[in-house]
Amino acid sequence: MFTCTQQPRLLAFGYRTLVGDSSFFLGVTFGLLARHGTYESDVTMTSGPYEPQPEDRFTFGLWTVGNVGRDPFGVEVREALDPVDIVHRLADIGAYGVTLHDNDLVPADATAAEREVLLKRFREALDSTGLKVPMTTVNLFTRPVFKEGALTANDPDVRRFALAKALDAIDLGAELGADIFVLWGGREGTEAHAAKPVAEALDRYAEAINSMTAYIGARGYKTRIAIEPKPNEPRGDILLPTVGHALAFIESLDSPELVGVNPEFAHETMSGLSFHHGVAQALWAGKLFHIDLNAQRIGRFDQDFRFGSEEVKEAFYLVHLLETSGYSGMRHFDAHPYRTEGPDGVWDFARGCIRTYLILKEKAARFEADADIRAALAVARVPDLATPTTVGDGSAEALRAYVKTLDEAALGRAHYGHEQLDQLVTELLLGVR
Ligand code: GCO
Ligand code: MN
Ligand code: MN
Repeated sequence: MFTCTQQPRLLAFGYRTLVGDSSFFLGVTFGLLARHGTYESDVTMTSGPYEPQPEDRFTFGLWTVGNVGRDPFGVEVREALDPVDIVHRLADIGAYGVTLHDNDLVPADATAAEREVLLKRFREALDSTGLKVPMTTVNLFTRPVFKEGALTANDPDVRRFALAKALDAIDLGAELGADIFVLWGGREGTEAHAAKPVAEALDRYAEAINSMTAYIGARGYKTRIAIEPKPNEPRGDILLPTVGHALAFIESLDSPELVGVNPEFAHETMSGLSFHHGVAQALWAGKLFHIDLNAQRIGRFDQDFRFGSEEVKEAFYLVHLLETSGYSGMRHFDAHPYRTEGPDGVWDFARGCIRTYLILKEKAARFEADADIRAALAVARVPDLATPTTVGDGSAEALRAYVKTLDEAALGRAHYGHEQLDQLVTELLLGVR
């Protein structure tokens, strides 16, 4: 337990830890922030340090807090929640918005009249709470018709069925004001690899997305499509398995400017990759349209845990990246409460996702402000990465002439202080800086 003999910053942490009420220490914390004086606009906290504000852009899928706890080995353990109740509960915990699959709100067999009633109720809940629907998506994975694939099924009629369903879902999103349409191809893949030549399947995938962007253009929608990569589950292997595969694929499309990615923490981690590296490259390519936040350990099944509950350091680098890169999109949680939880645990889960993000956001601000970390970054030569490699007029001759003046052995003797830098980050995250 922290004591009052610690330095001031630590004291604020200690009290918050003890009483669990961040707003109580608002004054203390702001005093400390002011003293450290380095909180810039993208990392400023406008209220209690861990109280979400609308500008934080936290969103949850209806299917996340509404998850009933089914898994491959067990049946439901929680009652299904009414989407209208979910909207009110999300508003209570400070979320900015709610997202949905077409059939999370409107059952596939609903009549047009039933659809209108459901939408009207849902819209009333949105209007009374101020919650937005920034993203919608389409379920192309639950029903038996999609067991061999949807947009890349071998049977052209299944593909046509899937594409028409996607176009209907794009309409639904536009009706609800969503400007992002996520496309997660959970069933686009194989177990018996002989059955799915990848190149032809990718041709069909591109054809489907080209049809969607043409439709979006014809309807005059503002919608942009975000492809969500995943390596496996539910298929043995899924097409477009990583952020990198998706980024390359997008460049082959008819309207690449309308298509980006929706990377998910769990999915890149399942592939053994660094999530924040994938996200950084998506940002670099101007393609981070949306993001799915949750937690996952490498080598496990698709865990979908509460954000930050595993791989905390990776989660920290991700939050630091989002908060310092100018990313203005949603912070969307695509995670599930543990199956052990009842109705209250679901909201402990949702508040935990938000709270951990905000704690890591504060850590990111401390990282930027910390003089020792800044010094260690200089030892690591981080600022020099911004210096162009080419010299003089940029020619090969100028480069060769310059290199002749260098002392390779001296360059080889340099050291970079990474042990100290990483220890500082570790101590920051462990709460002793
Ligand atoms: C998963 C996926 C889904 C998608 C969702 C949006 O692993 O099940 O992450 O949750 O994100 O279907 O299309
Ligand atoms: Mn997932
Ligand atoms: Mn997801």
